[in-house]
Amino acid sequence: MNQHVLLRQIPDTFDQAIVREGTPSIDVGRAREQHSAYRRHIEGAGYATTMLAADSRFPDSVFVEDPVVVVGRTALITRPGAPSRVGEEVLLAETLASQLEIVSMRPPATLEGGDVFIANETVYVGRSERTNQEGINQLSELAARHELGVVTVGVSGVLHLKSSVLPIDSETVVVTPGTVDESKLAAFRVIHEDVAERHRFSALPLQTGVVIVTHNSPRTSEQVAALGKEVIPLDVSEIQAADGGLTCMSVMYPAASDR
Ligand code: CIR
Repeated sequence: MNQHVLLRQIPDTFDQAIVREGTPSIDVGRAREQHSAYRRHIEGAGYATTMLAADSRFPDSVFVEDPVVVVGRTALITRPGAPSRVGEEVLLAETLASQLEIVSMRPPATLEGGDVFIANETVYVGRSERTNQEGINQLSELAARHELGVVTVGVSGVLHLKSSVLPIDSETVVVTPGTVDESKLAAFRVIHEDVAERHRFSALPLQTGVVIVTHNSPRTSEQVAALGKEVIPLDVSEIQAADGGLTCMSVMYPAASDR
């Protein structure tokens, strides 16, 4: 039980978050209630949390996963691909500096943490609208320093790699069919998101073995539960309305005392 989690309060401007066409409008009050429930589940699983103050200059800043990627004891401060999100990373870097080594990405790289997950000594990185090849190259330099392999996965029709590939544990991912080349995920057991729940499933596995899942994807969640996992559905409708899921509101990192 040694992981810490960085979170950030939802700003008053969250209803101006970047959304895709046709998504519903965002209720900021409801989003805050949903975010509080999310925090309670994380703390209930034994994580120490740090809640950063909201900053209304950055409507999307609750999505702390995107400006930072933690590899071992290093935080790679990324260069977000969305111009309105540039600047979110400053407070995250200042906060993490007391805990982790900080490495900053250099132009012309862009990369968002929603495009990255690490499993089985391998960094999986999505090439998306937000993450370019130079971003992948700089992440790969860091991965090499940590003796990790890198697998690049092309992403189409969704925002980030983790919009459509959700790690459940070191052996299992849930995938939205047709969004990635699944041959890149050959190391995993692949569960397909139920066709009636397309683009709704998201999951955050916790250190207790419990998996928080989106409330509006019960059939897909049932497939995860069938693996013997305890799943806890959480209503994050306002987060989903802003194109977010369950991983994107957390940065998980090891405590400084765990060196
Ligand atoms: C954006 O478009 O940047 C935000 N509205 C959503 C970011 C979600 N991030 C993530 O899933 N890692």
